[in-house]
Amino acid sequence: MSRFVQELNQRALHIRSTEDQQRKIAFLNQASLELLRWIEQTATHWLDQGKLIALLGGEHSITPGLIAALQKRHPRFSILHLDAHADLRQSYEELTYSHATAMYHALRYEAVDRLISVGIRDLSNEEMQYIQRNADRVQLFHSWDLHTQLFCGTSWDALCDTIIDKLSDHVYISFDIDVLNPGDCPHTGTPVPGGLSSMQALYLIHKVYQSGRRIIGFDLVEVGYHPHNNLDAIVAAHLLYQLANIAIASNTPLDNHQVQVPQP
Ligand SMILES: [Mn+2]
Repeated sequence: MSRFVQELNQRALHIRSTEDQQRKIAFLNQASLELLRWIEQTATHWLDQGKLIALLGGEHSITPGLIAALQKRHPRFSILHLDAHADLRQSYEELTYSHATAMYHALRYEAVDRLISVGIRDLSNEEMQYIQRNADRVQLFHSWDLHTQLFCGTSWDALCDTIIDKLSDHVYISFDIDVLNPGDCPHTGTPVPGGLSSMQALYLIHKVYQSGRRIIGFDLVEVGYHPHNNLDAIVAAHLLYQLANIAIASNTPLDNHQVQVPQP
């Protein structure tokens, strides 16, 4: 990864700060496309070796690169998308590939039969219209609706069953850490109040595994950094440990007792 990023950084240095905005945007769009292709090629290499792949970020815009590699070997799978944002914009601030467009690009692959987005609480009119036009393929579980049902007595366990029922047998998990309450990810790029707790998110993912579905890959993205506060990193490390264990277990025959999913 580092050599590829170094090369992109070198090319970026050639664009002077005085140069016009359009040229910078053109560079970023081209560089983002090259990064997605690099992720697809690298992921394909490791998938060919039988590996299970997780993408870590940083930018959520990396997700379609792994989806591009996975769709070549899995003809039909669903994306379980945990996020504060719908990420269904066609472009964002003139950028074709952005954290706000990740799921729009992921849905361009026919193998993705459904996008099930959970915890969303920030979406544009354009995204609402897109969801309405694609209601057979995209379903959104808004954080307000989930919490309203919780406050009125529906259990989180029952809500998880409703969510998981929408997923195919093969599932890709896209975990944007900003789905959580900002207190758990204070330095993520675009925090939004009113999210899920870490335990609610982990419980949902445990139930995906318990349902017998196979997790074919995942990402954990938008993890922020602060030099004097490592809370974001601690939360992300715990999530990564759980996600990795659950993904491995879901790909392991049930009679293999060597893999055990730890309790959060
Ligand atoms: Mn987000």
